[in-house]
Amino acid sequence: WFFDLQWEEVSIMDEKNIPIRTYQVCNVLEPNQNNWLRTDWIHRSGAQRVYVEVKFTLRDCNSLPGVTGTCKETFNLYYHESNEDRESYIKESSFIKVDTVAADESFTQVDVGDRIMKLNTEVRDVKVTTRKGFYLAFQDVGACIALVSVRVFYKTCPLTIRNLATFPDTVTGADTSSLVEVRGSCVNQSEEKEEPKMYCGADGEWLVPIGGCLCSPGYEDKGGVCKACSVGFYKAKSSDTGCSKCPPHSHSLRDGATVCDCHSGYFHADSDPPSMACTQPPSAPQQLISVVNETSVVLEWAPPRRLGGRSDTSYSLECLICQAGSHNRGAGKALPRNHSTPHMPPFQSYPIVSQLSLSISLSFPAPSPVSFIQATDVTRHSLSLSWQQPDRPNGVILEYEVKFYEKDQKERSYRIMRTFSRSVDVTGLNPLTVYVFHARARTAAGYGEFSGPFEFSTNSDPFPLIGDGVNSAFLLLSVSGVGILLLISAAVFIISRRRNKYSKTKQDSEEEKHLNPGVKIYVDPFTYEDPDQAIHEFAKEIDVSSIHIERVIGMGEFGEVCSGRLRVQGKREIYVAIKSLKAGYSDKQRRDFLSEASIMGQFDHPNIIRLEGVVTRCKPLMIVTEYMENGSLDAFLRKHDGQFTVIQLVGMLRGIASGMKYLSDMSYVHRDLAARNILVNSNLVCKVSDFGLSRVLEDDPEAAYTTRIPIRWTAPEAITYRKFTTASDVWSYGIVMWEVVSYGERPYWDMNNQDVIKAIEEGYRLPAPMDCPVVLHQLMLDCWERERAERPTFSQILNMLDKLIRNPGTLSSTVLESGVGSEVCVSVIPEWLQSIGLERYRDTLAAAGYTSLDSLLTLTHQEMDRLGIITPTHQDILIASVQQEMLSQMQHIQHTMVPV
Ligand code: ACK
Repeated sequence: WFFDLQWEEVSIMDEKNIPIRTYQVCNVLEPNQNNWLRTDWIHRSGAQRVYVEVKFTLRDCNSLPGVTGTCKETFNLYYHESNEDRESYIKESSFIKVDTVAADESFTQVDVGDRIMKLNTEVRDVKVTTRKGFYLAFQDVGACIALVSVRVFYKTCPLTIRNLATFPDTVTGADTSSLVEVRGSCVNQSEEKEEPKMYCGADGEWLVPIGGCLCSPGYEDKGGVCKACSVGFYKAKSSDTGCSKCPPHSHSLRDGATVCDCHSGYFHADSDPPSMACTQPPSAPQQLISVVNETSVVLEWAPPRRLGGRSDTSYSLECLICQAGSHNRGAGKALPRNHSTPHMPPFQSYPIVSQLSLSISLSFPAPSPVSFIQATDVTRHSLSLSWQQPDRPNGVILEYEVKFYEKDQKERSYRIMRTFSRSVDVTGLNPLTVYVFHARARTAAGYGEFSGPFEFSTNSDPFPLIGDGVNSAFLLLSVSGVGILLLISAAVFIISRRRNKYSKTKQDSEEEKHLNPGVKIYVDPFTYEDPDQAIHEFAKEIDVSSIHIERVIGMGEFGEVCSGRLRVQGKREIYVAIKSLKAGYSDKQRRDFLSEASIMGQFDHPNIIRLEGVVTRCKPLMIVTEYMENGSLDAFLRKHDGQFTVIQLVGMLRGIASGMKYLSDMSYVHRDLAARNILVNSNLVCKVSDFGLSRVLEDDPEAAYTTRIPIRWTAPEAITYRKFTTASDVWSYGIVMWEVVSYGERPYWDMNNQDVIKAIEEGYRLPAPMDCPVVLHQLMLDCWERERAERPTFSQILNMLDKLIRNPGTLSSTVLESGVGSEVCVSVIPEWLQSIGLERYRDTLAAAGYTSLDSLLTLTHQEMDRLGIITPTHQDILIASVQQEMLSQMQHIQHTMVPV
């Protein structure tokens, strides 16, 4: 401090009684005062505007006695900028005035001795930009002042972090309105999103933050600091989000992970976002179907069973053998399954991509061997053979080849026949000669293996006899048996009048029904001269555009069977099955194909497959029926072996019986009733289908013998003299019952057809399947009565099944449980009586000592008369049922075929 002689340095006590130094001047009595007090040089330290806070006391002129005019109550503040810190003399004129400072209104009273002093605080700011530092000066012009303190300072905006950018301690600008633009720098482990900027205001406040930074991958913002993601978490991008938990099937083992590693066995595709779960490769596509013609191959498949957690499955197709010797990639076409194949142009190349190395190799295996051949039409010089399609055709079968030779000749000389169908007439054979036949199928992949040998003998008889692979020995046996049979049947006829426990509804009463007014009768479409007339009478023509084919579900006799959707205007869209007639058909094939629709179209019953309509006006011809989700009954049962309750099985049988009753009421004879021709929908409703065989098996005695009798399902009279009636359908129904209860077992297992015919002829019948309720097996045996008039009608079968369903207790006794032979429990008798509807005689029989089935075998009519069982039908039922029961139990125990 430099001061002239007027200012003096004085010690006084502050308000806390601490001594302080002050500069004072008080020349109030003399005029024209000009007294200076100057500070030392002050370094401005980069400041551009400095603040000067002055604390002082100033005497009120009125409080000074005797002062007039000369007394002042202000002083002046000056400054002088200078680079020099030791200027000894500075001219008055070099100082620039900052302000005239007056005492403030608000002051603190300070009691200094006996004087009341008021401490004022005044702040002024000065722009100091031109030199390194400055001096301040106070000019007194005649006041009474004491300068208590002078504080000089400048303002900064303090170091701060905003939007993950650090802004340094910043000195404010030179002017009160100036803003200092400051660029921030990104904090550690962060990256600039947009240049971070802020403005430092004159008051030392940060203003208008712009831009900022984002934590780098692997780091997240924790209160303005980027912290590494912890174990099990990751962050893939610089973003303002936090770390995320590793997606399923992945992990991170270290802090700061930018991606998670897949668990072993799991993978990420390159294009997968890091947030996606690790996935597994899909399993192979399923149910590959190939349709090959000369110039193209159409492949269809169902998606893999296991997609590995992905939804972007793509398929890669590798063509291993396209043309001999060359690999030709992409010249095939691959369609997803829901394409309708017939409308696709051939040889269009589809991009086939794979990110997952999922591939299908298109090598074409040859068809599996034909599993069996049957001969159905035997004469002296010819044999009609037929066979089933191989189990695994592995493509479309283009042709069958039949090789045959005389058994004696071995394979030294053989003949080959080729056919497009699954049957062939072999002519020009020698009479009474055993021939050996092998068949094989050909697809685009070539020939499959030949079947094993099947031997059939030609006839010695000039008149044809029906048989299935019937050999000469058997034919001779049959002929010699006829005489005996005639005798037996005469006897059986007399007995059967008494034995038939079903009411005497005739099976062959079609003629009667024709005369019965009010009963709708089925019309054979083959009675129409013009087959198209029949089809349009019984079937609705569907516009092909309303059919949307979705996938192939099987091969029918005339071509593919597809599933799809049908939308008829004004009606709800429904799922349908579509049978089509493959191209290149003959007139006869067209007629046969459409005849099924003409027949089906006449029926309307919940257990008969419903015809939706036909497409005949454009090709391919189609028959559209309701869709049955569970497909055919035999395959369905095999798939669900043992999974249904007896009541559910009986429910299925009831449905079939109900459909068959309807057909028989309409005088329609099905002729091919078998579990494979029953379709099952999603509600387990069974419906009779396949009305295709009736034509082939027409009742024309002059017609050539058919080649296609389903021997195992057909009644003996239908096999031997083609007597197809509702009663022969009942026989087949009994076989269907057996198929159902045995969950799709093949009737007569692997016995060959000749043996089946022989066994049935000799009185053998299929035993009860495992866990089969006694009553059901009894019903089967009734359906297999040799005499067709003895078989129950469908109406009776239906009643019986309804009764069983109403009284499920009657189904609880299975053949095994009910015991065998003479040691049958007493308690079984009442139950058994109930199952045959004669429980009313329980006590009578028990009282007379009939406590086992064995003992009931001795019952005679006279004995029953004596016991009061007088109704003839009841007597008949008792005698017949005891015999049947005993036999079926023996059959079951031996688990083999036993004579009835
Ligand atoms: O046993 P599936 O699945 O049931 O295989 C055969 C195949 O077509 C050849 O006949 C199935 N099929 C036939 N008609 C229908 C239909 N209306 N609904 C569902 N599948 C059907 C049959």
